[in-house]
Amino acid sequence: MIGVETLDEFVIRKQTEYPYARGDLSRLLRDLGLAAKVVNREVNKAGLVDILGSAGTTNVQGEEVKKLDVYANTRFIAALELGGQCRGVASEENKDFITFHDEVSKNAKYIVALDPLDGSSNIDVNISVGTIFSIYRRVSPDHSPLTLEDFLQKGSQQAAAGYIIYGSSTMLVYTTGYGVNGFTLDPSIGEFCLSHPNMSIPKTGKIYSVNQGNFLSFSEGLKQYLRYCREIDKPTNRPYSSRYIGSMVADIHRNLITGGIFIYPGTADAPKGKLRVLYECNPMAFVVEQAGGRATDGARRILDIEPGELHERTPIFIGSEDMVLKAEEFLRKFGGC
Ligand code: AHM
Ligand code: MG
Repeated sequence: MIGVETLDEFVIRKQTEYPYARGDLSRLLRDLGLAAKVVNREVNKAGLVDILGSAGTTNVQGEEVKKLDVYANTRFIAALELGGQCRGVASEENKDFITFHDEVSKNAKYIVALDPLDGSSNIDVNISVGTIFSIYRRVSPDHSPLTLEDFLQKGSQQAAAGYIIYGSSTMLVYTTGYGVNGFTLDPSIGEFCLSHPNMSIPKTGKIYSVNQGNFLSFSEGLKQYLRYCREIDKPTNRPYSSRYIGSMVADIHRNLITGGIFIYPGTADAPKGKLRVLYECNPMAFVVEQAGGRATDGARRILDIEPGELHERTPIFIGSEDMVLKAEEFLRKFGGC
C-alpha cells in the first residue's frame, strides 16, 4: 500500500535491520496480530450475538469469566499454536501453563504470557477492553519440555511485549526493546497500519487514574499523594484530572499519549494489589519504560520483580516519570505502597 505501512510490513522491515534475526519473533508478532483481528471482530459485534454475559464459571483467581474472555483465550492460544513459533502459553484464564506438542512448536524458542481480555467487566457496557501479551525466550534447553522457570522470568528479560486496545478504534501497540510503535486497525482493508511511530510518554501530565472507591483502605503515603493531586497549584498544573476507566489497557494507553499516572496499589486487605506481574504489569511496564516512562511497585522497578508463581500480583505505579517519582516520594515519606 502506498503511504501506509502495515504491521506485517513493519515487522519484516525491522527484522531485516538485525542481520542475525531468524524471523521467529517476527512471525510470532504477526500471529498475535492475526488473533487480535479475529477477537476484534467478535468484540465489535458483542451486542449482536449471544456471547455477552457470563460463561457461568470462574477463572483461577475466582473471578467470574465472561464469554468473550473464553473466546479471546481460545483464539489467541490457537493462533500461537498454529503459528508454530511459540512453545507454550501462560494465561490469566488458565491455572497452569500450556505446552504445545506438535512437531513445529516443539522447536520453538519463545513462550507467551497472556491476558486475553483485560477489563472484562466492561464488556457488557460497551467500554474499551484490551489484550496484553508478553514474550520471552525460553530458558530451559531447546526441544525439552517447558518448565515453570521458563515463565517465572523477570520482566527485564522480555523479548517483546504489547497490548491491543479494542476501543473507538482498535490499536496494537508493542515494543521489542527498541522503542514503542502503535498500529491502528483499518477495518476497510483488515490491516493494522502504522499510525503512532516512536511513541513517547510526556515526562509529566495532568491525569491520575486510581480506583478512589478504595480510598479508605489505601496507605497513608498514597492518601497523601492523592491529596497532593487535588491541591490547587497553577505552576505544577494542579489539581490534576481524575480519569479511571477500570480497563488497565485503556487507562494506560490514554496516559501514554497524554501523560499521566495509573495506580493499582496494595491495600490493607490485599497488600499485593490486584494486577498480575506476568501478563498485566510486566508487559505494560516494558512498553511504558520504552516510551520513556516509569513503572514501579512504589519502590522497586516492576521489571526487576522475580515472580514466584504464574499468577503473582503486585502493586503498580506506572506512567509519566515525574508523576511516578512524586508518588514514590510520598510513599517513602508517609509509608505504604
Ligand atoms: P481483569 O483482568 O479481571 O479484567 O482485571 C483487571 C482490571 C484492570 O483492567 C483494571 O485496571 C482493574 O481490573 C480494575 O479493578 P477495580 O475494579 O478493582 O478498580
Ligand atoms: Mg486482566
